[in-house]
Amino acid sequence: MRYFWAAFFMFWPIVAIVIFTISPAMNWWFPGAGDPDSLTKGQSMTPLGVDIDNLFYLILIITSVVFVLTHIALGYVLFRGARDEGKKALFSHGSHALEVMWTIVPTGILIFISLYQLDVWRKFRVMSSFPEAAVEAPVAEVTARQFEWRIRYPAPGKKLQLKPQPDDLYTVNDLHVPTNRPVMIQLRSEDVQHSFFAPQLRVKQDALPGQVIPVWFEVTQAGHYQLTCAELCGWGHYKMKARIVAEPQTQFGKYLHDLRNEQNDDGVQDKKSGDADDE
Ligand SMILES: [Cu+2]
Repeated sequence: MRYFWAAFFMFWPIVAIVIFTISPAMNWWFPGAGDPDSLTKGQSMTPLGVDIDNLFYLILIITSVVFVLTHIALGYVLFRGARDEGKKALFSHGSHALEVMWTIVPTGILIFISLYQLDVWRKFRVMSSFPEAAVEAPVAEVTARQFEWRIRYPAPGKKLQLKPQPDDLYTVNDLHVPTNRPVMIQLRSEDVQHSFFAPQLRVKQDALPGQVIPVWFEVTQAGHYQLTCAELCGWGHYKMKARIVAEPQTQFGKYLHDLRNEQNDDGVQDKKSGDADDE
């Protein structure tokens, strides 16, 4: 029993290292592409998401090293105490030098992290750093409401306006975007605070009533990605599950055309004549 606490504190760093090592293989890692067996599991589907993941890894490395070293030190001290049974413990009033050291070192690490992440933050959140092409033609307006995502696209060939236009196209819980180019959406909320969260794309942004918040991302691989609400917004919060469909530009264009035909179809007119006033 004398060695129990020494063994106890040495045990956890070993558990941590084992878990770190097997996690990616067990799919306990970051959310990635839809197929859990694919090579891209745990991998961000946006280039900026890769940068964000790298920030996580940096912090993970720093905290892991500190965690393992402090536990080894603690285990060693406890081991010494257990081994030298008859020895009297040293009574200390603390060490000024040590206090200064473990204040300055973490401060330095935190300042380093806060400066190091600035560039990723700028790309993600500062509008003047957004890719120009994305800012010029927002793909859609996404309005969160209790409890769904309402999507408004401009008519094919037109630009999204701040105010709804008569020929705008609408869907719910199904956001289509073209792949391999930066796209921007205008995020709004109709009622309470929601959060636009696409885990595989590493995009998370609060939606605030009364504000139009631009969000940009670039999906590098066609596919279906999750869109959920990451802000507890009411009893039906769990229902705000939607999908983001990333598809090549031509397919995206076709999707908008089909959506327009579907929306303009009154069920009476001949489909062909309804489509005749194409611009
Ligand atoms: Cu919500």
